[in-house]
Amino acid sequence: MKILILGGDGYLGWPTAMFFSKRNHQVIVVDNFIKKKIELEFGFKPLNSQPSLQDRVKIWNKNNNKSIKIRIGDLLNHRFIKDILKETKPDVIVHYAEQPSAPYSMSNRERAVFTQYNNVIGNLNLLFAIKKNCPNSHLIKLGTLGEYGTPNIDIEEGWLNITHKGRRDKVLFPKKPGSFYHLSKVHDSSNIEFTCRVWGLRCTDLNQGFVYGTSTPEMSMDFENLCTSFHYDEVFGTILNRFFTQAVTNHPLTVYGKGNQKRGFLNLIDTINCVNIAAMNPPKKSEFRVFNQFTDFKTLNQLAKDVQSASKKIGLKTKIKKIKNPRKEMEDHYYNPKNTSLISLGLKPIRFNEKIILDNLKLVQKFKKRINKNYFLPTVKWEK
Ligand code: USQ
Repeated sequence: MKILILGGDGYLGWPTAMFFSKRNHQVIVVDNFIKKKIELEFGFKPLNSQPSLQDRVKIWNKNNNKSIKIRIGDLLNHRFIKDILKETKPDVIVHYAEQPSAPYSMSNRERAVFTQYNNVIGNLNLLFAIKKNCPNSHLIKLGTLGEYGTPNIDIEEGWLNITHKGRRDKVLFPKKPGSFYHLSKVHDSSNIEFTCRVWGLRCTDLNQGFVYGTSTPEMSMDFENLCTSFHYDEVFGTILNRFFTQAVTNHPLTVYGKGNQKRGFLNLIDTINCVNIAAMNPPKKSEFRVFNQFTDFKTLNQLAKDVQSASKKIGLKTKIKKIKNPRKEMEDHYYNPKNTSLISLGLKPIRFNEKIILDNLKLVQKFKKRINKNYFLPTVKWEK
């Protein structure tokens, strides 16, 4: 298949590009390096120093006899994305190209506005470009499990059958997200559902939990040159990736608030497996399909305890510290999200167990000298 990966320089995008290329699909990565700009804005560096996208692609293509192609540009520029779709007519478009950080979106007005403008308008431009140039392409859009928030009922996969005053209907699941970033994905989902219904597009919206993990089989072929950008700062670092770096530097694991918050999550390798499963099983024309993409869910306290107890096996004396929650989120709540769709299509989840934690800790340990402990305490507050 011809697969376009929007956001192909990112934590998820780059390993996804290698995965599909390795399996002989034609891969084109698109990026505007906005994440690199935000890194510079905050002065945050990822754990490992990574060759440029252009160099990584050269190395990958040369060593594997492949031909990933690169296009640099911005989805906010409608002509740019329209021209790419007109020229390439992809079978699948994987759309990761959004500002991905909740804390960034909550740090000030400009960044909240940027997040929603960038994500919502970029996605709209893409939808118009698909309609005009390749209406049969399958759009695989990265949404977030955080779109739902923490409702007091089971979280279904995107849709909800309701009975109201004796009448029945199927509606989009009610959303109560927790940041301007998460909200941007809700707006995207509504726009995509509308264009499936009205224009007949086909889309899979992946409502994904937070991702953890340092490596994938393609990366480990030449980790130094092919690694992805692993973040552990408060803006881009997700909780487990932060816990791994905290544990190896003997910094207490920073649990926000009571730690009873429950969250769904998955390994980086499973993210890519899920995208692959979606790509191999496209939805029908006009179908807006939602998969809840996570493999486990736990409380933050349990996650911290799991990392603490695994780290003891390699001689680390990890402590856990509850700190005042910088976010506004429920800390005691019901949580029961469903994730049967991907499993029924064949996903074999990587279990979050001691071995996987140790694999991650050991890899992070190799970069211990580069870890900056100043990145650990959160400064962005939801209520200022
Ligand atoms: N948290 C801590 N300690 C930390 C960092 C975070 O207790 O040091 C807590 C947060 O308060 C939150 C939970 O851990 O309750 C998850 O936070 P996170 O920073 O790992 O993830 P989040 O901000 O929710 O966003 C991440 C990705 C985002 C993706 C989302 C999926 O950055 O792109 O959409 O995970 S989900 O978590 O389902 O919303």
